[in-house]
Amino acid sequence: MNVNSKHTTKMHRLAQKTGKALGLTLLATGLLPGLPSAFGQDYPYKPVAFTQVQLTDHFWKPKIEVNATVTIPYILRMCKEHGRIDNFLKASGRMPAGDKMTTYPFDDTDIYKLIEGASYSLQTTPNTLLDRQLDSLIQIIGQAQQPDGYLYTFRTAKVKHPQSWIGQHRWQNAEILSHELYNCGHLYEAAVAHFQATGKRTFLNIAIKNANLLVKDFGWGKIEKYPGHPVVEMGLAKLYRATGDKKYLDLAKFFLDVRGPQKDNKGDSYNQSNIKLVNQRQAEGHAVRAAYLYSGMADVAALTKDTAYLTAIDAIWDDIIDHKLYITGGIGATGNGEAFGPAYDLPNMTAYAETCAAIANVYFNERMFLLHGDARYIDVLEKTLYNGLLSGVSLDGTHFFYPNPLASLGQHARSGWFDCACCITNISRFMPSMPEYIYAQDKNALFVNLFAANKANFELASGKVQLEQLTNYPWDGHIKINVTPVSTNDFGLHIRIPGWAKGDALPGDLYHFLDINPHPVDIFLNGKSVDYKLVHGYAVINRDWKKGDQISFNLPMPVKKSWQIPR
Ligand code: FUB
Ligand code: ZN
Repeated sequence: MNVNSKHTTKMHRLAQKTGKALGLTLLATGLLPGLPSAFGQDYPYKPVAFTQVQLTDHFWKPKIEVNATVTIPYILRMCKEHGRIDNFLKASGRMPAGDKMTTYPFDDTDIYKLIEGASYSLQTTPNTLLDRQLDSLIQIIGQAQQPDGYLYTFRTAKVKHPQSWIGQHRWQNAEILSHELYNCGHLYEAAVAHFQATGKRTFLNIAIKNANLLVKDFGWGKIEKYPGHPVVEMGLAKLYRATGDKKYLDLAKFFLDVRGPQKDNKGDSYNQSNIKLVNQRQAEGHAVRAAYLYSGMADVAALTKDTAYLTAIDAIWDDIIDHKLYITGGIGATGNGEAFGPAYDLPNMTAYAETCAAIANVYFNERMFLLHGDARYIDVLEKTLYNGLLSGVSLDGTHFFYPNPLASLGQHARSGWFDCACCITNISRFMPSMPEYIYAQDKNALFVNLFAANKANFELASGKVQLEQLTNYPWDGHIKINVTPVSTNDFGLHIRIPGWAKGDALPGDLYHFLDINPHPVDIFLNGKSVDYKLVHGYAVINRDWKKGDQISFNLPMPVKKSWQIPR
């Protein structure tokens, strides 16, 4: 890892001093677009923060508003009613512990994901009441933290009947059911988001204290255990990017390196621990665990330039796309272990296709794009976003799917709450970050990955640019992009031409259109047809851009039948 430590410390101090200003440039993926090399290397392609993108569309904007105004307050109320906040009060001794906690030892993460989503939401929709509600939640969380940083209400609260998954002592069941490290991962993601949104270090300090405990306890020659449910790897990568402290990246890498069969534990494909990660080539086991793990591998690969992890996730991605992906972008076919099934085993009515797994699939594919700059990853991301992910929440914002079946005899309906509420809080944290997936950039090129009416501002190496998308997408495929160079004219515009517009139902071998009638997508510049090269799925237009330039094109959307390779 090529980190200039002097620079890092300086950036860290800057981050402390100018928390708010710097924080606002951070992203849901945890990257620093304006400061890509401040802490060393990272993804070769950079996401564009959702705060740089103002949606003006009639599809995503209303949904994100419903999430902000209905879903987030609703989840806060449900978390109160269902004991999630009491868990923290019991752990801090501010409430009698009583008989038992709520059902699952990962219930703490519902509060963390609520804070994460609310923090993203605050960045685009200021809300003083919500800001104060987060302050008091964070205070309650802080009071439940042990002096050495440990934070896990199910152990700290002295209930008469402790939940059996937690084990007798700290970290004992970390590789199986306790979710102690899973909770830490969501804590870090939420804390970084809250810092980004508000510039307040209250939650970040709680996360740092907890992460320092993990650094003290885990590592080679210390506790050599991996997280039963990944997410802490992504959380640590975000914490590393936010603080510049390399020990968090080292710990993320340790959690990947240590995963696999051990002397007294041969591992389990259920949680991807039966084979060393660098040797894994197939997607197996619990789908959310898997896709969070692959996302963490991508983060560590990008941050350390570790090619072994890259080789593994490249092969795993192929396996998913060729054998284990629903046409909706959903993953994890079977409820048995909430897991990937065998190749081609993708039943419709009994599809598990958990909402969390769809979200994880978006995270994974975004990271694969950021590594490779290829539009095929965005083809999968887009498919998942509009189908397997969005199906997880109703239009009214208060009803949710956990499994997302593809067929029904009327026996399926969304619910207002689940005892295991992971999908509910996950989708509410995802929604406000959606605009982050629309664009990406590298040094002097802009990538238009998704289509939605919006205005966005970019800072390239050569200067500033604005884009405005005018479109009714996804209801039709007519798209206009107004290009306004602000302080640079010299950059490439890379417009994704979706695979489905070129005759490919999805990347890979699994789905094919019955009627393949691809017609090249014509692109017009100021009304005149323009020649373009198709590079990695993008129409690339390089020119000396002028104010008032307009690109227009139509992505044909006839209804098409597709078939799946039979078993
Ligand atoms: O184990 C935590 C979460 O609960 C998982 O990600 C979901 O699949 C559900 O089991
Ligand atoms: Zn879930």
